[in-house]
Amino acid sequence: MTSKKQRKIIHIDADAFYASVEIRENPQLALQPIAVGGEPSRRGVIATCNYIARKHGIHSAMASSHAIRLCPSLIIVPPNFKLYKQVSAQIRNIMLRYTDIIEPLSLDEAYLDVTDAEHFNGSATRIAEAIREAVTNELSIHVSAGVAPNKFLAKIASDWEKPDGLFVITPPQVEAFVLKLPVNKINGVGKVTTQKLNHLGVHTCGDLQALGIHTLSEKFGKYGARLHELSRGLDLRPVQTSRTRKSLSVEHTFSKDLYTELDIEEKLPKLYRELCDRAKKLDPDAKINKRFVKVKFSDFTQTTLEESFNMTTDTWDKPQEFTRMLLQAWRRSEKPVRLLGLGLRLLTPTQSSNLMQMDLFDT
Ligand code: TTP
Repeated sequence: MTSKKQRKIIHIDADAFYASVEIRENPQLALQPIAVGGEPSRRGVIATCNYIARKHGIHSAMASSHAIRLCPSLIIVPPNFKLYKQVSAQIRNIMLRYTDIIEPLSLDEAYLDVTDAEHFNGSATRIAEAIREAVTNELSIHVSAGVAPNKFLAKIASDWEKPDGLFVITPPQVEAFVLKLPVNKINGVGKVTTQKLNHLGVHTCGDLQALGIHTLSEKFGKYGARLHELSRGLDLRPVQTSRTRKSLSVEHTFSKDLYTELDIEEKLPKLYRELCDRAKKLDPDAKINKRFVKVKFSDFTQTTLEESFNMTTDTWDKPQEFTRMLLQAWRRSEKPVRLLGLGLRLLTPTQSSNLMQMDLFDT
């Protein structure tokens, strides 16, 4: 693919995924408020809920006990991850009918690059419709889809007409679309950044564009330049399959800054679990050779730390190593922390085959 070619990206996201699968298994639940999650009496939390339950104010990550108070008739079903994984694989098989350039983001969400797909005369919109139709007909759940020239816009588009929706942003529509797009729709712009931007009189991507790259870089460091790009609807990130992937990472922006080593250590288990979940989806022959961490401070400066490990004698999955690295990175300036990230670097297929050849010579 030449870099000048206009790309066609689809973002697929299942609607109320776990809950929809449970309703499929037990259709009597369809007209009732239902959630998937842990028991209220055991300090459980809600993983997700159907749209009827959402009308009562229930949402993911809420304590189940609170959810029951909001909606006493709520039915809470325990999760069945094995089943969700099966359905996820079935969705993937449907997507594979159109392209193998697929980047899964979680069990129910993926980007597809259909720039060179030949189906339907190359119409990304019709491919997205066909995927949606096949998922509904064959798996009895719904997915929403977004079609756009890049990942940033495709993800926003899939959310635009949710549930059971399709929204397309064609290249000529990008300019007008982003002008009115609220800044909090930008992935990574959470409550704190939105407030900070609102104080600067910025509410839409159009306002962000007007602010200009210099002011943005002054206020947000490197992230300022990224914000400027996104505000114009530009995003060059490729859809990364596990074959082309060079790294994998997870990060969390916190609603309250972290101030102490203990605060940071407490955030590690959840991040680490997410990293493990993402790593499980890699190709079985993917070779991980480095760990890295990222710390972003409240003034938007950031620092990263990366370390190789000996792949023949060691493995990447040591939470204590990530903790040590995070603290080491934090100690470089000891300022309040707004974001922590953990990541892994992978050897590309060529690098790993070179490595295998070196192994042969060594023996
Ligand atoms: P999402 O795609 O965030 O949400 P969803 O599919 O339930 O609903 P929708 O996209 O229509 O708004 O998450 C996908 C699945 O991941 C979700 O069904 C349950 C799980 N999940 C959790 O377990 N905990 C969470 O905090 C979130 C956000 C999701």
